[in-house]
Amino acid sequence: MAVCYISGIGFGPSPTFQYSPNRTIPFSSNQITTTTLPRTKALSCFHHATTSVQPTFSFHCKTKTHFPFRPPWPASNKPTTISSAMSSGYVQEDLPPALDSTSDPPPIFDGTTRLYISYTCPYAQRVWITRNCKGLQDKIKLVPIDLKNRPTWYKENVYPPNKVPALEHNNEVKGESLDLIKYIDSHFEGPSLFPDDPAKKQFADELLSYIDSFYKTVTSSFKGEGTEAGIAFDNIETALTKFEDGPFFLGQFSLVDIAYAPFIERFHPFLLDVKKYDITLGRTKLATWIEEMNKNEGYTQTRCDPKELVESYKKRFMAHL
Ligand SMILES: N[C@@H](CCC(=O)N[C@@H](CS)C(=O)NCC(=O)O)C(=O)O
Repeated sequence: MAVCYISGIGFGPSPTFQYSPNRTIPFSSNQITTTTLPRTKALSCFHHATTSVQPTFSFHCKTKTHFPFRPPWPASNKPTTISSAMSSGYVQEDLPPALDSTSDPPPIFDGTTRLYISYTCPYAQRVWITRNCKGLQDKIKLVPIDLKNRPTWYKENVYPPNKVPALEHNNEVKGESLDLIKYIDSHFEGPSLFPDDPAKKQFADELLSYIDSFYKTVTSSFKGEGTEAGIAFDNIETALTKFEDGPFFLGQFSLVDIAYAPFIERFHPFLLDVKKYDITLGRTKLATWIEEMNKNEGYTQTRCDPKELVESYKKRFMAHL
């Protein structure tokens, strides 16, 4: 088993900000040493780590509650010290229960930054992944809401559109997942998840604009054979060939991957189950992207049980059949 020692990273919004040497790297599953590297080098370490190195260990145990999908520590591997937790790269977060109509509101506008989500919402998931990948678990508190039995205070006192995600920060509440992932990336510490390179920036904007049309093309194909979604996945495959410095949309991992991940997480098992259509067949870049995303713990901690996702999509999209 290979272990990749990645160095402390000079990431961050200001040149003076640095990851503390002993802090975990949010989207890797590798060990950390204390050398400082320039950002570009560190990013290539990430890439190397996510493409060429085996994680130090992996989990195969079942959760009692499969929803959200978050495997517990296997007893034998449970770390006893912070550094052993970091050396596995797996930072287990205890997820709070969803608040419902019987729950009291949190002390809104008390200075705490809160991310209101639903464990099942793909839009909220984008923001949750961003928060995790930037290592902001201690800075942004998750407040899950039960959307089926919503507390009235949510609409009245927190976010009048009554949707998730919403971010309470600096005495304001903002919504819209694509705005929020950019907001978190630029207003909080942690590795930058949006490129500086103009060509990558432009492509990022194109891909973020395409996502609604991607979603509509795929979901409208559910009524037919499913294979009509092929063109949308071909577009994804083509997009993934554009930059060769990594397996992600912009080469390196970015907000674009985060924006697409929750939807591909749903489309992949649903089309396979219901239409017997494997979106990765003949699409090697997409297959690799899925594999690489599934190594990213900032993302995997937010994933839902695929069986539950399929069932929920069946109810939502196949109810007419
Ligand atoms: N465009 C919004 C969509 C958010 C959204 O539709 N969230 C759903 C849950 S997945 C929601 O809160 N629905 C509640 C409702 O519409 O009443 C975004 O990107 O954040």
